[in-house]
Order: sequence, then structure tokens, then C-alpha cells
Amino acid sequence: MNILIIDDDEDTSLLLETILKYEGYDGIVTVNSGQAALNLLDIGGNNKDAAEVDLILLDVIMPDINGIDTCSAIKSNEEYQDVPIIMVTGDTEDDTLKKAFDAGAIDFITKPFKEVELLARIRSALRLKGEIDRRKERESELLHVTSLLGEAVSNLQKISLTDGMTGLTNRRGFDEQLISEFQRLSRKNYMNDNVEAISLILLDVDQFKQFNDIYGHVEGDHCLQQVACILMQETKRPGDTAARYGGEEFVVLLPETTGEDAMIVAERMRVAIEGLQIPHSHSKVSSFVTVSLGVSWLYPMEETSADFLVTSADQALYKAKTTGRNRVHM
Ligand code: GH3
Ligand code: MG
Ligand code: MG
Ligand code: MG
Repeated sequence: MNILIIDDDEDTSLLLETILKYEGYDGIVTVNSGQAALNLLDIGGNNKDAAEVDLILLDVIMPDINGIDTCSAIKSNEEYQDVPIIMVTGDTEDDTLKKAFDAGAIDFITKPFKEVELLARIRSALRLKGEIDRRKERESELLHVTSLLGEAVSNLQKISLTDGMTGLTNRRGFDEQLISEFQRLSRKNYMNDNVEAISLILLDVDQFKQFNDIYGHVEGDHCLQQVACILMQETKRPGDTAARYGGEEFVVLLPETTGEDAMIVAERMRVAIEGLQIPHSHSKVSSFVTVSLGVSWLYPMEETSADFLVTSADQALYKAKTTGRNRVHM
């Protein structure tokens, strides 16, 4: 326990120190003026040198700054707001007592005091300080746990929307993104004269069943990861979303993009994936792994639908497959 005694009278200080020490309190510091106390507590300073103090015994009548003003100054400092201050004074005026409590003192003892009363009041003040400290500690622990929990929830949320194997957005995440972008652009198009399009690319690995059959599922997974990597690289624009749609099918959402521009993006993806040169000895299309892509686009409006965008891309992908694979179709 750290107890600070502030008193200009040496006899009183000595008496208080002796009583406290005899009672078993240590960490007792004595200063002989209000200013010395304020300096010690770094009040008016930057609080960097704030002292650890659990209780203050404060005289009232002192030459420079009196006890009431010292009490106010200490209490107005955030660092010491919870530190109980007991006034110990020879001043028995009612007005002094009132001012002391108004200044933030927790107790008021007049000199000469009874030792047993002084100690009882000190114990009571320290008990209160202990309770406040424990409550604050619990509050800060709770705050910490709450923030950890928030972090965990947001991590879980991220995990629940991410495909574990490729790190891309998963089907659920994509569906959410599609709806939200579609609604955003519908609103925008309703408000503005120059309407914005949204495009979608559906991508499917060619002859992937054969790839798995020959090279095995582990190589198959690795191949999908490499394809995902390309899609990530090719969708750097904010708002673009590349997702694993399921199995060896991927989907790319391009808001504020016309079908013409989406075709260019899709072709770039096709070329990049073929450029990986992942050997595929049993493909009818190429000696490397290739993909087919279907592109669809529309102007999001009240009368259009996100489902239609997906269905159209699926039909375009089917055309890309049936017209030879390793190509982009709209
Ligand atoms: P097409 O050119 O018509 O697309 O032929 P395909 O063989 O790719 O088409 P199909 O749908 O018959 O085969 C898809 C294969 O993709 C079958 C399935 O085993 C494989 N596949 C789906 N998901 C995964 C995966 O996560 N890992 C691996 N290794 N293979 C997968
Ligand atoms: Mg005095
Ligand atoms: Mg497929
Ligand atoms: Mg396939």
C-alpha cells in the first residue's frame, strides 16, 4: 500500500507515519506542502511520472496551497480520480468540512484524533479503493475479451465466405457479393442517366476428369490452386470478385464493366491459364490444361435479375464447351 502524507507540521507527519508503520503499512511517503505533493504526483505535468498511490492523508491549513485546493487539484487529475483522500486537520469549522467534501475528499478527521478511529477510517478508504481497482480490472478484462470475441467472429465470418483450398471467395460469398453489387448498381442506374453494366465470367477447366484420372487428385487440387491464382491476379480492380463456384468451376464478377470489356478480361484469363503450361497428356484440346469461359452481362435494373446473369453465363460456357473448349463465348 502506498500512502502519501501531506502536512506542513512535522510532529503530525511523524505521528501519522509512526502509527501507520506500527500498523504494518509500508510505502509511506511524506511531503510538507501542497506544492511538493503536486510536484511528486506530477500534476500539471504530462502524467508520465505519475506516482502509484493508494491513499492520501491531507492537512488543510498549509502555507502555500491549502489542503482544499490541493485536494481539488489532485482529484481533477484523471490519474488520481479514484485515490481516496482523507483530510486530517485541526480546522474544525463546518465550512471547512463542507469544502473538503466538495473538493472530493472521502473523509474528514479532526486533530487530535483517536488512533483507533484514524486506522478504521484508513482501512475503510483502502477497502473502497481496492473494490474500485478490482472493478476497473474486471471491466478492462471484459473489454479485452469482447474485442477478442469480435475479432474471432470477424475471422469466422471471413472463413465462412472463403474457399479453403484456393483462398478465393466461396460460393456463398459470391452469391452475397452478386446480390449486393446487383442491388447497388440497380439503385445507381435508377438515379442516373448513364447506366452501368455488370458482367459475369463463368470458367470451367477442360477435361478435368481425365486430368484427375491420370495425375491424381492431389495434382488436380494443385492445378485448381494455380488457376485460382491467375484469377486473383486478373481481378485487381476494387469491386471485382473471383470465386470458386464449385468443383473445377470458377466465377468472376465484374461490376461497372460492359460485356465487351469482360470478353477482354476473360480472354486474358484463358491465355494466362494456358500459359501456365500445366501438362495434360489426355486432353483432346491441348497438351496443357485449358479452360472454357462463358461471359454474360446486363444493365442491372428493377426488371433484370442476377439469376439471369448466371444462367446466361452458364449457357455461354456451354457454347464454349460444345464449340471446341479452350475459348471464350458470350
Ligand atoms: P469438360 O471439359 O466438359 O469440363 O470435362 P470435365 O472432365 O472437366 O468435366 P466433368 O464435369 O465431367 O469433370 C469435372 C471433374 O472435376 C470431376 C471431378 O472429379 C473434378 N473435380 C471437381 N472438384 C475437384 C477438386 O476439388 N479437386 C480435384 N482434384 N478434382 C475436382
Ligand atoms: Mg497545517
Ligand atoms: Mg464442370
Ligand atoms: Mg470441366
